[in-house]
Amino acid sequence: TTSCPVPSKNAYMTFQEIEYYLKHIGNNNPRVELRSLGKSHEGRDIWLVHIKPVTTKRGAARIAFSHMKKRSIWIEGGLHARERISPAVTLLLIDHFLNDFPQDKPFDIYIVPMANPDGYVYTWTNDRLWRKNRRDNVGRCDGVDLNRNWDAHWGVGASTQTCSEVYQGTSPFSEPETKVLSEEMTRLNNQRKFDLVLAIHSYGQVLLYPYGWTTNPAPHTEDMKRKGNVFLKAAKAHAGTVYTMVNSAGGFYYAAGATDDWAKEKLGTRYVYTLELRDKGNYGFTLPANQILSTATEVWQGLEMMIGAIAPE
Ligand code: ING
Ligand code: ZN
Repeated sequence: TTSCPVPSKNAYMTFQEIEYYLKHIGNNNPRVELRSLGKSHEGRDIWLVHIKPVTTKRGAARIAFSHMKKRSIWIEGGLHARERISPAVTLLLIDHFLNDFPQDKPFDIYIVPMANPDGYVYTWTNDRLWRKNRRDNVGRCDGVDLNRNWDAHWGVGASTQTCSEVYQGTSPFSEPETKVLSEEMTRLNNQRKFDLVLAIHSYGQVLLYPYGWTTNPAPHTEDMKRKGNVFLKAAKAHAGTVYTMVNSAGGFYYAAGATDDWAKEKLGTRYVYTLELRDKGNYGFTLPANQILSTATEVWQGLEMMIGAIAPE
């Protein structure tokens, strides 16, 4: 057990270290299925971690579960390259789901810790504050904003300029990263609807609920706000960190083509959020690594309580 790598709690991991860790748990933990959904623009794998419910150990558990409603949760991390705390927290969430999550309910947890590997690597090699993927736009400025490229009112409130930080791309799902993510989400959602879709970004300490493309309320907005409040309260309990909750378009800014709007509209997921992690701008995207552990812990506490409220039995 001592040779088992764990996600780092006090340093940001390189893409190589992240892959090493993912492959390790994929090979050694029977509850983890690690799958590559496809390749990024530059040919890196987009890894999906599927954490399966404990049903294989004992027949008794399988029988107990057969009476219960199965649940599924999708968590996306690292869609924006410079938001380094997002994959760091998402990796630690994998650890929590494996070790600290009550195993008396049949949950399938799907986690993509590193949705934009090319951009992430580029923040280590070239430009720490790079946001987009590494699409070669053949001309001035590389990269597409992967949170403006989803097929949900694409073209509203994003940019058509390749040099923009929020360049939407040439068409919805023009980017391999968003394309493979959306295809897998569609496939899984057709098997069993997601109960929760959570996209993890930074920074601002805000829990956003859709839509981003319009201020018109999304279905079940009151319910999303109620469960969101459960998150805020439990997250604050750990270290006193205050997260607020707002509607993306109304309280943040207009933006179409994001993961959350697409999940809400195209998958029909009831609980959909974008979570902006620490901090509120002091360090911003370059949040010091000594805040990884407490950020992950507060998010875990908030998430665990929220999941309990979303899926009570
Ligand atoms: N924030 C999100 C962004 O893509 C967002 C905020 C999410 C806006 C969803 C609209 C819809 O800009 C960061 N930090 O990336
Ligand atoms: Zn982001």
